[in-house]
Amino acid sequence: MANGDFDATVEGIRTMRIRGAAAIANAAADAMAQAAVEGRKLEDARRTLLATRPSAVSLANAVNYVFECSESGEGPVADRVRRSAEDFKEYSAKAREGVIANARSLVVDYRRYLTHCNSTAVVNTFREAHRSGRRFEVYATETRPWGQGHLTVSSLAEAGIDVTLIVDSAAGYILSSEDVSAVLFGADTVTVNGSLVNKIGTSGIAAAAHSLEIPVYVLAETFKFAPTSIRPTIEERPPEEVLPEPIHGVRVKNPVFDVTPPEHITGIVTENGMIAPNLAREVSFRKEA
Ligand code: RUB
Repeated sequence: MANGDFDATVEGIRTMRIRGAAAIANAAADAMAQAAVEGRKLEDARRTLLATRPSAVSLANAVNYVFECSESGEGPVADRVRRSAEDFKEYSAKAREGVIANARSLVVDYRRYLTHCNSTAVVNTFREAHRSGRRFEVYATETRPWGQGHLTVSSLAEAGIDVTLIVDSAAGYILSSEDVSAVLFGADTVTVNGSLVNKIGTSGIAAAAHSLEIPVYVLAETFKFAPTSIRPTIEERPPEEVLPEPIHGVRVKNPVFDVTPPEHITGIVTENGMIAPNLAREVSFRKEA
């Protein structure tokens, strides 16, 4: 997978052609291998990649893992980097499967669930539960401004799941009026204190669910856990994503992630099982190079 062009992969991540925490981590691992093949300085490649989607520690963990592997071992550096990128991707695929296996039991017959944005872990958990015969409903938010919820509803509908699209601002009302049993979120980052960094709007939905005593579950492979940071960087994206035609005299602010406190999270499902958020520091990504 090391063939191809480093700049094209970086651009794909930056412009969100490749998006979602797991997908960008895998693409960034590949980009390191592409950089090595192209004879670029790996430290520069690492810095460039880290700046593409700064809120996702998954990407940083992947890039740092590959970088550290490149610093020692046998054979030409490009081979070592390619091997460690493949190694990371294999680990990440297994971790995803583990999360889905552990989260499946959260989805039971004749219940309603709500999700936000487009998380592969969440979508595949719903699909897996449906495949094993469970029948349930899902409410999915549109996810302004980029509209990732449209991807979610398409995937769920294609799998035959009963799915309803709502606007983001309807989430609180739906939680209180539609007898929703649980909220499932993906994660860009889980900080050491058990906070969740995920798509903008997540924290408001979690607060509403908490006040209604509706459980909130986060599905996060261990490579989405931040080793040290409790102060995540919140990515801001271009104003045109919100307002394609500028309005004279109007500024646009477009933060695309927010931080949900551990008090509003019932459990975090990893490939190693479900943990309470206050145990997040125990599961920081520690894949040995
Ligand atoms: C995507 C997003 C997803 C997480 C988890 O944001 O917030 O919930 O990345 O995704 P964006 P996954 O669209 O800005 O990348 O479970 O697929 O890793």
